[in-house]
Amino acid sequence: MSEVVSYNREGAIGVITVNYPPVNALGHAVRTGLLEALKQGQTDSDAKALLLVCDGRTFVAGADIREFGKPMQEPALGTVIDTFEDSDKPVVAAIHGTALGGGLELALGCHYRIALASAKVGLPEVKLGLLPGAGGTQRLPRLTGARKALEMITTGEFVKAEAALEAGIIDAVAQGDNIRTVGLEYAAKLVDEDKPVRRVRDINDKITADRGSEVFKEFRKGLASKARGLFSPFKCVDAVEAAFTLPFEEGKKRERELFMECMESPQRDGLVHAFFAEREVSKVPGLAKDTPVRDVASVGIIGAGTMGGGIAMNFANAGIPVTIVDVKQEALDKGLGVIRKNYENSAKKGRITPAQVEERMALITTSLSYDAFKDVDLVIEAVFENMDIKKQIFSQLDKVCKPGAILASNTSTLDIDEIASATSRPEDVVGMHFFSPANVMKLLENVRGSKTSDEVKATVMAVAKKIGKVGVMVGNCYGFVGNRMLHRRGAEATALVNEGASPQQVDKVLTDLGFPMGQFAMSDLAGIDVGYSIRKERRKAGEDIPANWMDTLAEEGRLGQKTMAGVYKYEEGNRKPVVDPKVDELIAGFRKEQGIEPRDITDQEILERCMYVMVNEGAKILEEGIAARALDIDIVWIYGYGFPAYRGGPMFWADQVGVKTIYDTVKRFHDTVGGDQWKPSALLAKLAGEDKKFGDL
Ligand code: T1G
Repeated sequence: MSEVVSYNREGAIGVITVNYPPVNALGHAVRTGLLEALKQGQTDSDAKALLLVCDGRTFVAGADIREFGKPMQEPALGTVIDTFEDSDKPVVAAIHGTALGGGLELALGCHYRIALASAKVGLPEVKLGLLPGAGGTQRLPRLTGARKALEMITTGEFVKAEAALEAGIIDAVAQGDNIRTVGLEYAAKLVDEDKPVRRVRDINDKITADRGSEVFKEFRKGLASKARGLFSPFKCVDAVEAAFTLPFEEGKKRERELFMECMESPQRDGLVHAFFAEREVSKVPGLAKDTPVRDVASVGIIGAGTMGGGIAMNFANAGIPVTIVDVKQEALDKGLGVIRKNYENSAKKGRITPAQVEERMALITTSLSYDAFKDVDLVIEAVFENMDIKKQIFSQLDKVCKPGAILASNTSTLDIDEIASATSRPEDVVGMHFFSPANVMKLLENVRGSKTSDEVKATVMAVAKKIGKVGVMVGNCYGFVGNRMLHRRGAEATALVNEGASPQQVDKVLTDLGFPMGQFAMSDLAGIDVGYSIRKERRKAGEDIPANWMDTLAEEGRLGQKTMAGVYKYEEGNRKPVVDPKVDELIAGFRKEQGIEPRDITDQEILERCMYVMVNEGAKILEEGIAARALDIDIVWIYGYGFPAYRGGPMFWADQVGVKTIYDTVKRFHDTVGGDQWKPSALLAKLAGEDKKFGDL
């Protein structure tokens, strides 16, 4: 018997137990062990029914994603599942935790399914660029009908036990919390009632009912916008549709073909990379796994503005009391009003209940005095980007906050060490850079100062997890990781418009690559005055920042969405950017003033100049140790800026484009466009020279 799957009998029930931490994934050993255990159950004449149950935290959570891309080893999962379904003894799947992907497909190959009330089921393969490839697209619709199956398979969303019972996916929701006990009781009852084997493949009433339904056309239409640029969701519809047009065995063959098309797609590569990278970033190289973590049971926020309010919501959502301090009562009242409106909007959409709105609002208090911070475990400063003001605030915090309190700044670009120098406890000072809107965007850049202690680093990474953020530990430099690369892209995009491209042409290249919005639509959202004032500050400090057409827009009062006009114009109550001919005139006037003769610029040049400058900067960030690994940069961009996860992030995408191609182009632009941003990174040169990838680091 394999050590990951065991067989034993309890009374008249043969019990097959999977024990393969952390999530009982269906690796080769598990698949082999399942067949062996099933055979034992078949030949055990005293076993009248069989029970499939898992040890550990969850029922089978899917195929073993780590095996993807490697040669498949027999027995294939589909074979294992068909063998369970062929059993002439009833097999019961007892589900706790999450039965996902191949795990749910295995349960659908069983004859009955029971779940704990806390359990969830799902077919999330689409989130990995795949589709259920072990019969799920053929069996699920036989239980739920076309619509529910399409919903689950094209979104990958998890379904709670009660809803799964209602949908016909499972047969019972068990009270109690011991899955083995409830499973045994359920199986014993089947035997007492002499319940027959009931194979899902033979249940066809819902197939007959939905055959020829319009729902497939409806889903394809809906996906055209929702799943723009994605490959596998459309294949999911094709696979489910096969259950309604082909006999079961043919349908499974069709599913297999479609599954292999998805498996071979570069999007599967990107999404699987993103899946593991999102988990890897919480393991910070050089930070011991058992580093002590301080308890963060209460939080203070300075600044009741958009960022401060959004940050406060994250903690209230996690049940952590938070106090917001600002200098004026009306700022506090306004800030609280925005928070309440956000919660009430979520309640209107059914995301939270009205009671939860009140619970969360009750966790947020305000004050005009820093004395409110004297007992908090963590303070996050979220005022505007001015170093003098931040240093004043931190020296006050240093006096008021208790020893061991962590003092964090939400600064998006400024020097954490300089901020820390305003305190007597630099080891307790750290950056916690949230992304706007802070209560929505999942990324949290945790910025370590040169003196930040390991305990504080470990604590802010744990806080990220606690408030449902993806925390990435980054080093301290101008713009850290995300904004440092964004500024390079922004400068190139702006220069391209100076030289002859239109803003909408540049934005379209970026949205065609898969970004949710282009560079200039994003500028309109953030506010053109933000960049304008940074450029003014840096010119005042004597830096040579060339004039650019966006200064003209700012000086014309076109600040973006907030003034209903920026790079684009906006209709009342509509955030959709509309091309404004006036802007083309302003740009033409600017070029004339500057003596620039506009030239036609190809989409390819725009793509290369906007994206390769980011890759080159990312390579410099790695060289300087500002990011520990290329995957950290990928996660920053996927969760902070909407980089399409199916492309794996900028550095993974660079590997797919080819490091040598990018390096040669960077060198060419260094000669033709010039500027520090095109100085080739030494690491990029090295990888190109050795024919290596960022993924090899
Ligand atoms: N394969 C391999 N490792 C996995 C895994 C999987 N399917 N799922 C999780 N892990 C690892 C994960 O990398 C981490 O490792 C640890 O388990 C804990 O995960 C034929 C082909 C189950 C909801 O897509 O959604 O079946 O970092 O940190 O927050 O049709 O993991 O500890 O070393 O996420 O409690 C379909 C993916 C596969 C489910 C648990 N299944 N997993 O969340 O823990 S494709 C999925 C999850 C498939 C078939 C097709 C979550 C979770 P480490 P975690 P968690």
